[in-house]
Amino acid sequence: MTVNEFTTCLKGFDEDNDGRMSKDELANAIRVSGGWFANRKSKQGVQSVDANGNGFIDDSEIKNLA
Ligand SMILES: [Ca+2]
Ligand SMILES: [Ca+2]
Repeated sequence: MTVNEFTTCLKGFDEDNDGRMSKDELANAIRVSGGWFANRKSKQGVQSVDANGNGFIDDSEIKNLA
């Protein structure tokens, strides 16, 4: 799975449909998707991926997951 494919996949987990991925939504996506990077990033990794600390994972920050 490429980063772009993963980003598209994440959009499906935008549970409140606000167009942004919150930390909770990302954590949920990781839990459901399992394999792709669950073994690379812990919950603490999810926290650190929010580089600007606004509580949402922007597209540019998603790329940092790869
Ligand atoms: Ca959302
Ligand atoms: Ca952010």
